[in-house]
Amino acid sequence: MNSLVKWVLILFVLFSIILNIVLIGIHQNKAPKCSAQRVHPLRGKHNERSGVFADLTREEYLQVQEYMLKQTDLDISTKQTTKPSENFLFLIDLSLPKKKEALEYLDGKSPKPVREATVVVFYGAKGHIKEYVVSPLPNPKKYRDVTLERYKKELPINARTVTIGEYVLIFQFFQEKVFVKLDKLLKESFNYSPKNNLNAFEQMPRGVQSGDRITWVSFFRDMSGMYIHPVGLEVLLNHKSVNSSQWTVDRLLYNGQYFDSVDELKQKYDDGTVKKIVYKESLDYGSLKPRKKPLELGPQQFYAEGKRYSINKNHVLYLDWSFAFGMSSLTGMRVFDVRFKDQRIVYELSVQEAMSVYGSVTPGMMLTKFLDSSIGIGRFGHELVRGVDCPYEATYVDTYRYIDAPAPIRFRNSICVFEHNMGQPLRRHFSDFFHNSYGGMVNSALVFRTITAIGNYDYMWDFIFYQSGAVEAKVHATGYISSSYLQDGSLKYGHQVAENVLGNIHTHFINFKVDLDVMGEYSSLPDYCCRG
Ligand SMILES: *[C@@H]1O[C@H](CO)[C@@H](O)[C@H](O)[C@H]1NC(C)=O
Ligand SMILES: [Cu+2]
Repeated sequence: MNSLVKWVLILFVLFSIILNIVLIGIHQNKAPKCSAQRVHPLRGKHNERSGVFADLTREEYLQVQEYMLKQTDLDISTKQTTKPSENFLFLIDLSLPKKKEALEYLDGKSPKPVREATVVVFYGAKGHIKEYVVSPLPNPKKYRDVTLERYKKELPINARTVTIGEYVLIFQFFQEKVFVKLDKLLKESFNYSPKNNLNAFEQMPRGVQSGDRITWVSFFRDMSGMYIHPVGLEVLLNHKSVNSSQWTVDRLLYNGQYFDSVDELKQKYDDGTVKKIVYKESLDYGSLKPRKKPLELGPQQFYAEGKRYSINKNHVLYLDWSFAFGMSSLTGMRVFDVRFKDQRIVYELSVQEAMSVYGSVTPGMMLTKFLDSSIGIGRFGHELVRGVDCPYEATYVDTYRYIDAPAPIRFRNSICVFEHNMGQPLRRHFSDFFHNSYGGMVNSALVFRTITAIGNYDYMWDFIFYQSGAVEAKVHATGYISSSYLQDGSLKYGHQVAENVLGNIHTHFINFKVDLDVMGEYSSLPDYCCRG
């Protein structure tokens, strides 16, 4: 071959290698790099006025508690183990400002509304429940009974939720009035011993008419995932009286057979006229421990140009969005004054209720309707696990609550906020007919999340703020199903999930409150839809 051609070829190959190295080098510099600092400035400013929606601080809870204790004529106790027959300060929570006053303040037309707390006292000694408003905060000076104003009637003490103080007595009652008497049955059927206890799970409602306080309690093995280890014993506890000495067992169900008293069950069991359950060890199928150790790290997302959102106290800024947030011990998480491009589109978006309705052939789940807000939803918003419950790089926020406790409690990292790629473009179009063109938009959205573990269920609550101006309220249920011990006729009410275990048929209902204020305060849904 001609040596000139050879040299030209060698030079060409060299040149193309160098050109490739240079081009790759240039383009590598353009690839995003992690930046801890925000590269682009925030589009809006934090709003101090969002404080009207802020949860009470630790100091405010303490001030309200102290103020109520100073009212010695009310004779209130804050002890955790306060008995149902005594007066117990059950709840302190923010009293939301009236919308009109809050709006005027937010829009700079009037001074800040007086900050107030709602206080709920269970007056076991007087037989009723009272709700007070304590104000002003900080440094409360007065309280007002708002029970009639808010509920239009007196609230009987039987309407209260079960407190830890009452649970202590309930477990003691089962121990002394049921377990001790049935020791032979419990040992033979469930391998029960003081070290190998049975756990109680209650069903609701506690009766079928107002004033009832009779609760079917099902028993489960004391192991991880107890909710799917029912043993086949259910007891109807009558705890209507605030005096626990007057509580009774009204009925029992053992292995599908009903008994009117503990003594009757004991008698018939000893006589051998009862179809017995013979203890058999159950597999640890409900365990939370991973079956295999996870060794690999999944994909992670990172903030290439720093976080595009910012949180100051209870106010969030994110691209064109801004909103205030809070967490009610009873109803759960909520956001207020949600603005897009500085226009208020939602006054309030909040979790209100999570109901689950069950079916079963056994009394435990036959009538069951859990209305979670009656126990409290937000109170169960516990710490979120970094990298599992929320992305590793999310921002985590503490909350403080005062409910069924002797003092306010800090729930570390119980809210998380993060921006995330949602895994699909927000919109896209590819045109190949008259024109060849493509247009798409990355779907990166801000997620505001809490997770509440209420008994067996863990509800994962998300409010998601999209760049299109849409807000989504989303809930996902996980945790454990509720189950019953399998007996004749059970399979009409669910599916068998383990050897003697029925996963009961049920439905979930979730309620959110959405107060839309698109283009003004008086927008209604149809109005909104047709205005486009
Ligand atoms: C509670 O009930 C028991 C049994 O009826 C009674 O002896 C006792 O005096 C009651 N206690 C109170 C504080 O009323
Ligand atoms: Cu479910």
